[in-house]
Formats: sequence, C-alpha cells, structure tokens
Amino acid sequence: DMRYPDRLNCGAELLDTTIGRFGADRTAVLDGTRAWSYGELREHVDRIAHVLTDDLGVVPGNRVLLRGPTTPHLAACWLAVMKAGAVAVTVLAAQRPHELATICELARIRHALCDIRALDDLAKAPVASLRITPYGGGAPDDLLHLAAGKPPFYAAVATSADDVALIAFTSGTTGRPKGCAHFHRDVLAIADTFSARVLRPRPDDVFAGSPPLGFTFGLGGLVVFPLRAGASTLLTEWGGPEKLLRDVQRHRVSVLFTAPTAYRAMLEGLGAYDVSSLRRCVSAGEHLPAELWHAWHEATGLRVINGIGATEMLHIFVSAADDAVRPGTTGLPVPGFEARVVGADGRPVPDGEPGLLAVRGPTGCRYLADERQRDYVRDGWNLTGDTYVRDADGYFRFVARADDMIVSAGYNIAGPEVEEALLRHPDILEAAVVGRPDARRGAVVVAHVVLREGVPRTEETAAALREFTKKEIVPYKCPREIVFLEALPRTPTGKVQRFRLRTGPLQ
Ligand code: 3SK
Repeated sequence: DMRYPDRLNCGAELLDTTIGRFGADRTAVLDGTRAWSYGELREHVDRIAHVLTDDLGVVPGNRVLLRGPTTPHLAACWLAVMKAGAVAVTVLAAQRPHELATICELARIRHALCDIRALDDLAKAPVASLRITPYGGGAPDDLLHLAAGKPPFYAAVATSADDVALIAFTSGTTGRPKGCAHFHRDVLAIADTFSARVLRPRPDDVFAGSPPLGFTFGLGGLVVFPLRAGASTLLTEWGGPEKLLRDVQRHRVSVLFTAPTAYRAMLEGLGAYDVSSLRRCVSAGEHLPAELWHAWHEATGLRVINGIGATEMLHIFVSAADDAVRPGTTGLPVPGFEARVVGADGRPVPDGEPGLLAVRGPTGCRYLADERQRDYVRDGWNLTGDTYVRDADGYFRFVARADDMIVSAGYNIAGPEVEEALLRHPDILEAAVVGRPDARRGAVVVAHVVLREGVPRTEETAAALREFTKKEIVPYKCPREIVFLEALPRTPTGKVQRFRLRTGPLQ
C-alpha cells in the first residue's frame, strides 16, 4: 500500500523510523576507513541540519545544491537537507561550470554544500549570489567544523508528503538539462516498491555499487534502499571495476548496484577475488544482454536482477528477481506500477509487437517548467522513450531507445539486437550500432566496437566480424561497416551516446 500520512519527511523516515525499528547500534554507512552506526549517522545529519537552518538561514522549500564524490558526508548532507525541509539538487562530479550554472538557474539555487575536492568548477560557475559552504577542508567556516559545535538532535521539519524533496537533473543522452521534481513520498515509494518487493534486502545486508548519488540510480540503491531496510552501505568514490571487486571482498558486500558495462568488466578479474558474500546483483542504466546475464550466472551462480528506471520515475519500475527472471528481458511491472506498450496514438499494441513503453505508478515525471512535459506524460502515462515488446507471458523485452531504431532500405532494425550479436564474438568487449545517414538507403548499419586487448584493428578482423554476424542474424541487419574505437562515448551516468556516432568519426 503506497498511501503515506499527509505529514511525511523522508529524511526522518529513513533515520528516525529506521532507528525505531532496528535500533541505533547497527552500522549504517562505511567508507573503507570508518563506519558510522545509525545513531552516529543521525547525529552527523542533525548537526548539519542545524547549520543549515541556524547559520545559513535555509528555510523549507529552499533548493540546496550538493556536490562531491560519494562519501558518508555527502549522504549526511542529503539527509540533513531532507530533515530541514529543503530541496536537494545533487549534481555529478562531471558537470562543468556552465552546466552547473544552468542547473542553478533552472532550480533557483542559492545555497550549495560542496566537498572541498569538487570546489573548483562550482566556484567558477557563473551564478549570481550562490552561497557555497565547503565541507572536508577543516577550515573554521567548513560545514563539518560548524556542525561539530551544534546540538546532536534536530526535530525534522513536518513537511507534507507532497512537498518536493529533490530535483534530479537529466539531459538524457543528448539535449538541454531537465530538472525532475520528486516528493517526499516518492523517495519512500521507490524503497517500498522495487526495493521491498523485488530486491527484498535484509538488515544484515551490505550495499555497494558504482552509480554516483547525483544519479537517482545511485541515490536509491546506495542510500534510500539500505537505510529503509536497516542495512549498511559502503559509500566510496567509483574507482573502476577492479576496486569494486576489492571492496566486495573486503567489506563482504551482499547487494551490488551497477550497470552492464561494469558487470562485463568485472567478469575479467573475477577469478582473483572472493565474491561469495554477494547475494543480490542489480543491473540498470542500460540494456543487459542475455549473454552477459548468463556469463555472470555461470561465474558466480547469481541471477542478476535487471531493471529499467528513469530519472523521471526516480527509480526502477520494470524488473524481476530469482525464479521470475527471464534472461534477455527486463521483467515485469514492479508491484505498485503498471506498464504497457503503446503505439504513436497512445493505444496499446498487441503482445509481440514493438511500441513505446508507457508506465504509471506512485512516482512520475514532473519537469520543472519545461514544454517537454507534454511529450513525456500523456493521459497519465509516462513515455520513457524506449521501444519495447511485451511477450505473450507478460514480460517486457527491450528493443531499443526509440531514437536508436534504424530504418535502412525500408527495414526496421534495432541497434541493440545487432550489438548483442556482435557481443557473442569473443574478441568484442563493447559495441554500439547506429544508422548512419545514407542518400540511397536512408541509413546504413554501422557498428562501433571496442576490441579485447591484443586483437589487431585490421580490415581482416573487421571482415571476420562481419562474417560472424551474418551467421547470427539476418543479413539485412548486419553492419555494413565496422569502426574500431578505444572506448564508446558515454554520458556522465554511463549511457552510450549513440547520437555522437551517427554523424561520422568521433571528434
Ligand atoms: O536512468 C536510468 O537508467 C535509471 C535506472 C535505474 C534507476 C534510476 C535511473 C535513473
């Protein structure tokens, strides 16, 4: 049941209510050198909340920018903003001064809490009257120094369940950034749907993963879900797949959140680590090919929980776990959500036919003043921009991002299907397939591939790969051209930017 009381503060729920349920002594957060119990985390949060209201003059509804690598302090700042009834706008480390300025302007930000290591670009952002409070530098005006002098208890502001708790920015894989507003009840709803019903964490779980807290995949998976469940969470900066494997071994991580690219990369080094503590592995952010699901299953015995989420929906809304997993599909609507596949007219198409994925549930898209709201939400259904098929058994199967369908000589070709075929070849690490504009055919299929180390980037290799795909899929879908790249172009949240590949060689 997704009904919450009218007065609801998600920060108080995640801390005070969790402490009421599980006690204050369990470990809440760790970072490799220290661990805070739930009681200690609450003290840090409450002292920071005092600084926000008493010293900085933040009032409920004010938007507060948060910027820094993933650390327990960043999570504490986020929770303090929640308890103070303000609105958290967490940005990615990769965002540069001009993007930060756009975000500050769109979200009308006047206050920022910034890790001392991420200060430079924010200080350079051309924003009028932005008050930046640094943390982690030890100076007398440092947030943590000010917090140390505050009382250890703060009574959370009695926000309404429908007050905005956070604004998450997305620019998708291209385009102007859009701010997505989410309420206090939305933050709890993602824990009470996907996490409680599909992931099913336990208080003795240790969470870890790669997505930053400025990406709602990371905020949910590494802060909201573990705290709602009374579990522990490792909050460290992303240091690559090898470091993640080391962390899993060292901290006996049991719940892992990351994207397909990292699962693929971790497979390479898996043999050198003890990952027997893992019991749940979540993959989202991009399509998880069946072949990768099977490879991870073979190597670890674990059934990856695939899912599709969106910044507009806050978190995952189609997924499946355990025996319900059908490799190669995304899964079923998460309990609490409804999903269907519709045509351009918004009406459902028959099972087995491709169309646009439409979803509705306790969360939904609320762009800050943006005309694109009308494209995203139609008749109460959120259109995510993904082409899907619903199989006869009700499972949702990813076809392509709607923008990534290739129309070549009258044929409809889904880039990801060609990518999956290429990825079955042992020499290929990553692949991105796009339609390059072509006067005669409309578009031609071009594959961009990253080869495994040591495989020569020669015309012979390209010819062998083309021959290989002809045995895997019908010839009209096979790449006409194969381009070798060192790495695929990606957004700061790790999604492949196929639009950058469409127009020719990368700049
Ligand atoms: O955008 C995504 O891919 C995503 C996936 C899972 C949860 C949240 C998000 C934003």
